[in-house]
Amino acid sequence: MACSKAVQRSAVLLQNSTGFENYVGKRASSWWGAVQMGPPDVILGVTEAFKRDTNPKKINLGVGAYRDDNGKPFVLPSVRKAETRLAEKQLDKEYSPISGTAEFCKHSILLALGSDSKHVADGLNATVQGISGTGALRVGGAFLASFFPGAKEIYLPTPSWGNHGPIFRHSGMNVKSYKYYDPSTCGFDSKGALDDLSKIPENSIVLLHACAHNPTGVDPRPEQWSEISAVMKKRKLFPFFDMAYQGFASGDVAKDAFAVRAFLKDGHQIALAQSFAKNMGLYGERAGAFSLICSDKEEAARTMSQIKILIRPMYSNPPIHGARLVTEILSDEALHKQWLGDVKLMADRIISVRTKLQDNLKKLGSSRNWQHITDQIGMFCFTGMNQQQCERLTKEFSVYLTKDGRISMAGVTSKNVDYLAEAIHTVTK
Ligand code: PGU
Repeated sequence: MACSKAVQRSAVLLQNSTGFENYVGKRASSWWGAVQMGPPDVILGVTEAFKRDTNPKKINLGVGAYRDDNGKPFVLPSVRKAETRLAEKQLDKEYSPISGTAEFCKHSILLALGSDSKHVADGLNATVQGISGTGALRVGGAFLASFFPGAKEIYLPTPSWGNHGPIFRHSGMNVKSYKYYDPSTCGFDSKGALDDLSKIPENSIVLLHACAHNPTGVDPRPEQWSEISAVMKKRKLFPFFDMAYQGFASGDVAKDAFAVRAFLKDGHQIALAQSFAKNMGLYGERAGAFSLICSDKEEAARTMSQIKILIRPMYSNPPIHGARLVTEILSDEALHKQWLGDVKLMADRIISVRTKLQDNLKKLGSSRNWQHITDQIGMFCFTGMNQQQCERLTKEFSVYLTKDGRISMAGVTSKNVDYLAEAIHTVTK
């Protein structure tokens, strides 16, 4: 459909300019003559534009990737150590199982549910490695599109990560939304969310950001999670948690898993996508996990067999190196502990630059209320700047960000925070 429309559009264009014969000729000389240029990615396209900019003061606040205080990519010391150990082991490069290794899957789900998880002890989880968080969500989408017994409808918070909609539409699902963020308070719209959730048709799927909501940096408080859980239970809604930032919200991985664990306590069966991109800094290694929590061990085995059948024609089996790093870190007590310190260090640096940015804006005499910069948590700040202000930041100051006003706090450093505050103050005066 989309393709034939594109062909028609190109045909009309070429008919008007060079004649239809040319179109036919062009069409005959290449199979792809009618393919039109697509738009750059709303998030990753920002990095591409940033790289092209030659201004030495440029700042990339687009992608959610951690930077150290010199603005440089950061390889966690625990990851470096795991890498050395792996190199010493001289491991082979054989294929991974379709689902990733059992060890990786076990450590991943234990990180999410807690080392004392009864669900894991009882074998209720069907867990597979995903190609990072995106791949885990996509495998989940494929499974739900094939096997979810209700309508193939998934409700996303407004707003949500820009790739959620495309992932689930690509999985063949209908994507809808529920209220989440209140622009008037720059906070969680508890009433709006509960109202919307209580009206969603029974047997639908609801996507929840487990912590450090992207793009808003606004999470429900524990008692608000309990209310969401109760409404979803009552409405028979299926929770699909996306946990891409475990540890990044508070610096504490257990605290950040609160919602996931609370929903299980409340008796929900959940789907869960995990990513090690942020909390282990393994962005390009593509290590993540998808899990279903089932009602018994036998059901977990059945669902697992079907998930593997879905994975096999998509990418056969996942990459091994990142998963080995994760396993090395999570399975060794001392290294695990060191990693928890690395996570805290990243989370704390982000918290400290939030305060610096807010203080600087106040010092510059901004009449705006920037309280939300420190109220919001995780990697992002949803600044409230409009598209025009974002465009001015990029054009006049070489500050790169997505057009929705989201800034990745991970790109702010003690060295660029003054310049950034001045730039933000100038465009929001
Ligand atoms: N889920 C959420 C909520 C995310 O923010 C991201 C990454 C992912 C899943 C997927 O991460 P993986 O790298 O596949 O594990 N969002 C970042 C990174 C850039 C992107 O859009 O992929 C972001 O800047 O929003």
